[in-house]
Amino acid sequence: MDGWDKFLAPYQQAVEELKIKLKGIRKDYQLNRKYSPVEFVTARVKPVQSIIEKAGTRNIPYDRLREEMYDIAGVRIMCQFVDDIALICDQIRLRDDMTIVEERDYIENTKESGYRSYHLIIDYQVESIDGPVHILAEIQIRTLAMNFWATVEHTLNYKYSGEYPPEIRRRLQNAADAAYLLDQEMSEIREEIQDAQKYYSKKRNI
Ligand code: 0O2
Repeated sequence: MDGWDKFLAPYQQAVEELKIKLKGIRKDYQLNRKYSPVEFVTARVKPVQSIIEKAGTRNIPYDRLREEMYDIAGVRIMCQFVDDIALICDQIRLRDDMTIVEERDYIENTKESGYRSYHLIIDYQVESIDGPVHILAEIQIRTLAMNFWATVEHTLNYKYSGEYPPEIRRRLQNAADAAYLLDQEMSEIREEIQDAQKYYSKKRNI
């Protein structure tokens, strides 16, 4: 386990730093009394068992993990509206403490499963006692509705390993359609909601 601890140390550091930095975007908007496209941020380091399993299924040799497995460090940014996703991407593009190396648009190109989300693979530098270490990290940006669906599907996947009974598959597909419609409906009343939020935060002083 010592070897893994050492290997994962820069990823652990990266997720802690990224979490603080990306939460900082929300704080900044709030301090400027502006609507924040960031609702909340979560982050995790992929568990060793999942790394081993993914390396096995993707044929990634252990000495290529740093280069080829880009979601060992994962950050998730949740937002209220689909349009917020582009705003968050723009904010990240402006930064000079991380570099986007790849973008995956699973919103335009919804996965067969029904999964929708926008992924950025970034190059991120952490400092260590041996000097700077560059790692790849994945930032998933999604609406609350997309996140609800993905979380439920991910949990079900543990039970069925992707081999869903037809009834569950059909229901998941219906739920994906409903999440898509919810995003569309919310987009239609976006301005109304944002106005209400500004009024609410002024009143509550948050
Ligand atoms: P975990 O537990 O989240 O770490 P590929 O699809 O082969 O090109 P890869 O590596 O799957 O490439 O990357 P991709 O597509 O960017 O997806 C990586 C992560 O996105 C997944 O990580 C999930 O978090 C999420 N994801 C992708 N597809 C789905 C899906 O159909 N359902 C759900 N719920 N999440 C998905 P891991 O490693 O699967 O898992």
